[in-house]
Amino acid sequence: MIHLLSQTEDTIAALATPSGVGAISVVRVSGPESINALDNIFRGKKKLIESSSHTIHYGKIFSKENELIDDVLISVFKAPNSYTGEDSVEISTHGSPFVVQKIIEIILSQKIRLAEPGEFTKRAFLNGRIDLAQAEAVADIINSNTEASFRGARNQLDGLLSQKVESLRESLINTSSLIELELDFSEEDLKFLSYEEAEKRINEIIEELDFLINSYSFGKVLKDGVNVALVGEPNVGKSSLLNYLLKEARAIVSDIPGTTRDIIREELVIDGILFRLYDTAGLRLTEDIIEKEGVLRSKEAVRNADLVLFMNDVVTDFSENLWNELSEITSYDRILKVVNKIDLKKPQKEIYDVGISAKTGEGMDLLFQALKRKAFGTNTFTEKSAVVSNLRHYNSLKKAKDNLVAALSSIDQKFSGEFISVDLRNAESALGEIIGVVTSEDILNNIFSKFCIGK
Ligand SMILES: Nc1nc2c(ncn2[C@@H]2O[C@H](COP(=O)(O)OP(=O)(O)OP(=O)(O)O)[C@@H](O)[C@H]2O)c(=O)[nH]1
Ligand SMILES: [Mg+2]
Repeated sequence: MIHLLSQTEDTIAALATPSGVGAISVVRVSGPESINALDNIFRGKKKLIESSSHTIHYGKIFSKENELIDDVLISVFKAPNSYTGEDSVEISTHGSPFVVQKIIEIILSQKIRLAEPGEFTKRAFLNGRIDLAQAEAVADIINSNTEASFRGARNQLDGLLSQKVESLRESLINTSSLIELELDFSEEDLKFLSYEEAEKRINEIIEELDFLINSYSFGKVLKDGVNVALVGEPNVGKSSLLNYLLKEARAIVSDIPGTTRDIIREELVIDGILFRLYDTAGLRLTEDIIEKEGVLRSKEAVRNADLVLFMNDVVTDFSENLWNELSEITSYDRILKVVNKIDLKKPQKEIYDVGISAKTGEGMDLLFQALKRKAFGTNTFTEKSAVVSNLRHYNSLKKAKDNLVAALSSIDQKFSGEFISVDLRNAESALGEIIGVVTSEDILNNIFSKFCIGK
């Protein structure tokens, strides 16, 4: 379904700042009635309707019973130069939930309804202010909590991904147009685009799609952080490492094997990247019923982890048993082999990625580097690369690629242009889904329902 470019007629309102007490709260109103509705309840130096866009006005809001509610500042934005693309106002009130409640009630008593989650941003998209990938980036920015997640979202809002997707779409449209042109003129035996040339172009596009598809693991790490399970034999120092990294005695440390039974989850930011550490009970065989449950949970943590920090110590050295057990529940390339307690002696074996001491802190920088290397793989994405961090985008890119692979096979079999062009058109619309050229109401609802009300 192709969405309508013109927006619904109704006017919406919602609190845009967090609910609760604050210095200031902001109530947002957007839609054709917004300015009029405010003029009915607001007394300032002049009518808002007569003021120009992007101006701020001091005045007072009164109830229908003519009761003074609050001194406010109102910002006026006129279509199409507003966030939503519609006439909008933002009312800055005193930050009392009671005041806000009253003001929203007065507003809603006019021809205005409460906004749905994400509806302001949805309107911004429907009115062409931003594309769909950018709208999703707005939510990502709001949710960003590290330098990395913020940067990734910022790039997406700036249109880095959208521009890339758009240029790939254009190449596809050009290629399929040439193939379709050939169909129209086929009787005259015109060759607009040879099979070889079509193949070459499609391969170039696939190469660029692959780059984006491969960026997903990186983008996901930037956005969501890395889940790291700390796993190892009892007493190797897993909890000690957690405590060292957090700079506090978070987990109980003792020389009694089996100290940690439940999973302890803590977050740590290294170089702007979020690492979520899960200190586990290890995977050992045990008769103790509580420990058994702990082991089950540890296995679950390993399965869910992006990385497994497999810890050994210099005393007991590399645990072949645990290594074998780990390999059954996760893949080797996710495992970082670490040896602890190097303050005591040198590790015997040379199979470790890093040696550390949770006691002295030795080797921690190397550990950080190794964690980052494992998390990012060998990818060489830079600040300015278009990076995919959203599963929806990833799936659309894969769909586009599948269609292009199908097109290549049609070319290979010297099928006529019609077949090839259908695949190219499908690939193009898969790319269009990312930026929202073509979207269904379901996709939109799914995306915007995850926003908060007022955004
Ligand atoms: N010398 C030395 N001792 C350490 C080091 N790290 C931990 N230890 C000691 O090793 C013992 C076990 O440490 P924990 O952190 O409780 O080990 P764990 O792997 O969490 O053990 P469980 O929870 O029982 O599986 C404690 O006595 C720690 O003080 C280290 O780097 N050097
Ligand atoms: Mg422990």
